Amino acid sequence: MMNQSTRREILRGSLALAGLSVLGIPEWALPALAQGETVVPFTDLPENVRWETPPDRRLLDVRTIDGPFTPKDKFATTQHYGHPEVDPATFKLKVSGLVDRPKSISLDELKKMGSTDLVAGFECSGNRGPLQGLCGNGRWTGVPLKTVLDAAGVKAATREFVFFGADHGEEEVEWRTQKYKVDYQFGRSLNREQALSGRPFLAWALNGEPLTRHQGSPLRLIVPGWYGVSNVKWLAQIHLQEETYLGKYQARWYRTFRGEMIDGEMRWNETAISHMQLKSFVARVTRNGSAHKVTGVVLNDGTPIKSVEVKVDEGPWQAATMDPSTKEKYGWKLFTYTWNGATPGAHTIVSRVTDVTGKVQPTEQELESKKSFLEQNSQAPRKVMIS
Ligand SMILES: Nc1nc2c(c(=O)[nH]1)N[C@H]1C(S)=C(S)[C@@H](COP(=O)(O)O)O[C@H]1N2
Ligand SMILES: [Mo]
Repeated sequence: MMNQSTRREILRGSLALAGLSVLGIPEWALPALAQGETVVPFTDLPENVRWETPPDRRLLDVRTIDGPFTPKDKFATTQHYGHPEVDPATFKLKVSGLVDRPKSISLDELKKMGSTDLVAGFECSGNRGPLQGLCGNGRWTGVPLKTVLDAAGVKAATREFVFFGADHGEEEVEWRTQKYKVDYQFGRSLNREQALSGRPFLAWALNGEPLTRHQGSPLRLIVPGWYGVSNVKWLAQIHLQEETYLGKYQARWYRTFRGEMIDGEMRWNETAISHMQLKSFVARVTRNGSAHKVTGVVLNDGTPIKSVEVKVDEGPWQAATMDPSTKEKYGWKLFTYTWNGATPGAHTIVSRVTDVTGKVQPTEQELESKKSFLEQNSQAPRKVMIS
């Protein structure tokens, strides 16, 4: 465990980076552990959790969140074909297809096209309880996708923007009764409206440092407010075309199988993984003397949040406090709740978030007609034992 002053420094550093003043932010609201504060163990944590599966996969232990931004060595990571090695010095981003000026752009040239920051919460569509470890929050540095597309000149016929990573691997693709073994690339796409909205971002740095290899060095796409899979790492090529892109990771793997009531009839469908569903979860419970505190996380597509509430056992929903250091539109939001009168014994704690449109985070029961496990945004009860 870090000592308190190191933690404070890191916290202060990340706040300064965010352009926020440390003055004016009440110390109590920050998520770092205070002097004398200890973590109350969850009793529903699975045994033998594999936080890291080197070199490809890492989960964030959400109990250790100690600031608005997730440090690079804690940032969750997952991908399909391992980590390709791309040399930033010789790297060129290709822009091809329906453009006036096909491009091959080096990292230095990209940086000269503009350099801005974007705070974006991050969540893999497969993230779910009880661990909720495939999430994080980053301050990305890069250039808006639209700047690069404008430089290439998007032709009027373009409807689809395909993003290919440098990574690929052997896949057996089934087509009706046939099977084909091929070397498949990782690819995702955005439609014209999404691609030219000004929101998608090409990032070369996270929290002020060049992307690490697992984060997609040297360049990745970030689609703020969308699930992790849209954020194509090791971005190698942007290809503009008229027809819809139906590659494996666009049209097949990242789908949700769900039923929807339409005019009183259940209609079964498969929907694409796109924007993040409204979610909150309890990240940790702490104790300081006889006082208990619940700290949690909100992730969504950037729609402003109206409230977060916490419920202990069968008690009433009670308002939680939003952390003032997490106010960015697309960033995750942290919240705290002071749990008064915690009695010794087993307890269940759950949170729910409501956005300004009146959308409420659903219960597990309300999500019943969503069959496949992606987009699991239901309220997630956690169990603790107070001694
Ligand atoms: N090139 C490439 N990009 C990718 C993937 C991949 O397999 N290849 N996986 C996606 C998925 S499913 C997720 S959740 C995020 C993970 O990003 P991270 O490792 O930075 O957390 O990357 C996305 N981008
Ligand atoms: Mo993912």
